[in-house]
Amino acid sequence: MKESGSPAFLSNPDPAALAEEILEVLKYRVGKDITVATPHDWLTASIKAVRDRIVDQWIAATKAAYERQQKRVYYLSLEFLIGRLMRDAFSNIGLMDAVRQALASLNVDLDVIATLEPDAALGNGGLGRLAACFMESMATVDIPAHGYGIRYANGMFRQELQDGWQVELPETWLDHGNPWEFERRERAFEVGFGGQVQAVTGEDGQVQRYVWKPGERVLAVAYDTPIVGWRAKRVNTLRLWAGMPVDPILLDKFNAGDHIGALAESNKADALSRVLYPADAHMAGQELRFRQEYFFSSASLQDILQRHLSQYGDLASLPDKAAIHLNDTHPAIAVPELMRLLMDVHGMEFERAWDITTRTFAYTNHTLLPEALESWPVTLFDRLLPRHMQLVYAINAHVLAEARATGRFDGEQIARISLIQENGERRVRMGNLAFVGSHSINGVSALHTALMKETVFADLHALYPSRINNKTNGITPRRWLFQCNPGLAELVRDAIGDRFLDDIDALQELDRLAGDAAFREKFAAVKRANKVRFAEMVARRLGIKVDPSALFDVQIKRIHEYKRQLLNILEAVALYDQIRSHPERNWLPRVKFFGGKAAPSYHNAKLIIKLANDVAKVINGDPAVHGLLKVVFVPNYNVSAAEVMIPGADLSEQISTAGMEASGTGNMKFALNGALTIGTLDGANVEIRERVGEENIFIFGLKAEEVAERRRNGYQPRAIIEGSRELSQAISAVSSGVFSPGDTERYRALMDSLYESDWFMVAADFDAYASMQRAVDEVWLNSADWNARAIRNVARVGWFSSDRTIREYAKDIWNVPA
Ligand code: 26Q
Repeated sequence: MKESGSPAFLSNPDPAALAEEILEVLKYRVGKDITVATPHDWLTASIKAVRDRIVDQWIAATKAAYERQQKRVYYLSLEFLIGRLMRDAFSNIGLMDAVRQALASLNVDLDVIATLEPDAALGNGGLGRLAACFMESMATVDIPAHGYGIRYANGMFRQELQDGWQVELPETWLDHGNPWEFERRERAFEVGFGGQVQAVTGEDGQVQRYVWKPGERVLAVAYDTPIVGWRAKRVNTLRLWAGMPVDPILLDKFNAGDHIGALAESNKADALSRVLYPADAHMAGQELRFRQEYFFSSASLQDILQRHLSQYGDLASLPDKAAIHLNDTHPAIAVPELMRLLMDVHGMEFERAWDITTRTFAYTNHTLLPEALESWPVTLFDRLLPRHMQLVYAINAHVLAEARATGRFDGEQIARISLIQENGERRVRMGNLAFVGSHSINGVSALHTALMKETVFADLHALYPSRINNKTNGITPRRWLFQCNPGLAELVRDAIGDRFLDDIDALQELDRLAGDAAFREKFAAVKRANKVRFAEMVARRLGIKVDPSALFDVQIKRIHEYKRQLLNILEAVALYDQIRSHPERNWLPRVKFFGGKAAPSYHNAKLIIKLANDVAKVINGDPAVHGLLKVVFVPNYNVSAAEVMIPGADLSEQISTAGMEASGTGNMKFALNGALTIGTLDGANVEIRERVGEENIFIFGLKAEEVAERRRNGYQPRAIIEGSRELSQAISAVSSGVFSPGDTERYRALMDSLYESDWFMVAADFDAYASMQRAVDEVWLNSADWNARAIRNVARVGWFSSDRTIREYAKDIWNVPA
């Protein structure tokens, strides 16, 4: 989007001055001359030149928060899926045009170097991307906030396809250094593991307090990245921790000739920040993951307490001056860690420490899937964190006493409230721990929050009925409209003026333009240009030609059975069959795009990727289809790919089994970019329908209660499949190897499971989905109608801005002004 006409930003936008600054950085900080500078050097120099200007705002904001004694928000998350930062920062500080011109005067193309910036994929998917949107929104609505996480050397893996199978490769995003970050060697904290707990007794022989003597220690070193809010109103800090050995080369071992032993320590510390666990809907029970969780929680809490004490001198005021937010249970170990610091280091009594703890923490739940709920074996917990294990028992005793005192809970309910799962191997339930340690527990959509109250947290909700609340997710319109879709942003600006740039609700003014044929034409032209850009990316990366006048139908998200990519693929197979049997019908050209990564250990998800590719190969290569249907799997889906695919989509696939997708946020991004949604009444789709109106969204399938009801009363997929000619033909084609001629057994078991259990109810929803797709076709044939609906989507989804979400957190949870 062009910046001309927008109110002046804080930084001097003179391109000549910027060009000077960039050259200065290139020479003195990159150490290169203009004649030998590589495109990477230009990228580094441009970022550092702008970063220098950001620093002034950053220091000012930090100082002001201190002087005004403002309450600070600490967002603890094991994931921050930020993607590229350059466009975000340049555009938010209002220097995009100026840098572009400055670079042009130096014969450098900003758009070319922009693609060299690595995509920081320190997250799996929705939860990590939400944390990134929240960081940007907190800076935008002027909340003093710090994000805390891990500086993974290897973030999310790079996905390649080999013969249609996913292959995972390490992504080394730090290869060329990271010009955004500031290493803070001086900001390092020791984190312990293992060892023993000693009781310190007073003269009376009574235990006065406990001291934990860890058997291993590592250092957490801080790396800070500035996060620039819209119009650079405020700059906040994302602080990521890296593991370092306390004693880098155990000198005594080294000198004694044990070089390997000396390095072992270093490797152990490095391992903590080596790699992001790539499972997003499944609890990876590895010890290293548990260590990562404690490592970053402990370092963050030590940092927070140190900052608080140096300013206020006393921890009693912690809940008034600090709100610590737990992004899912991944940092839940912070609850007993704060208790340990308050009791063992600062000498507080349990009751007082517990009061401070519960008034400081809040927790967001992102999933109800039982296999994703975190729990850790008591044996592992006790071995790595013996003092925390004691504190978990103490907290549990306190909570269970409170529950029993109400007289309202029977033995089974008490067992479900307990922090310890007692059947089978004893385990610590991290969800229960996060819940009891927090004054607020929120879900991420209205439906998800309601289900939380009825399912996983039913008993805890009965015990603490005022704690669960809803905060429907949001997305930042800066990245997900202004930056990724400059054409649409410009069009909107021409049509309704600048106000929406600062108040996204103003998008509603577009509504009346849905009926304006001239505006619809312009809107269609913008969409067309975005589809051309998308098609070019596909041609460049895959060598596949797609026609931009076809309907672009897009399903991009992690691959999971509950998200039902399989439903979409089976519909493609059925449609393929129909096109072949009835070539005379008026089929409209459609391209079904897929993108997403499967957890490396998730067999069925990987098989679904292979199936999409196998189906693509057959359909795309069949001349009888006449190009009316194409299937394209775009490899290595990430934030940068989303920024191209979403603006170029016509149809957004949000088809999870109702009750299983907590919210979804891709759904919001597509609607904001003028795609129509085909979806189930799941997660935030429910609220999207309420806002865009049911005539502007294609809703189909079972509702959450119906899914639950069928599961209770014995669901019979076989009968359903046998009753649907289209579905049974599609399943038998896949099952018998039509798409896997060299290996006809490849999909047998996957297809058999649809007959036998079909947990995700693909069969139950198939016919409703397929006929809704034909309803989509009908609307698509009338482009005026289609565009009017798309415009109404754009106009009506401003509410899903993460600024709105963050303001709700600020008011209802954190008690900070925003
Ligand atoms: C847990 C334990 C051990 C290893 C890994 C994990 C783990 C890691 C990531 C468990 C879950 C996740 C990620 C979950 C996630 O992304 N959930 C999504 O959150 C979005 C933001 O609220 C929602 O919109 C999506 O509906 C939800 O699926």
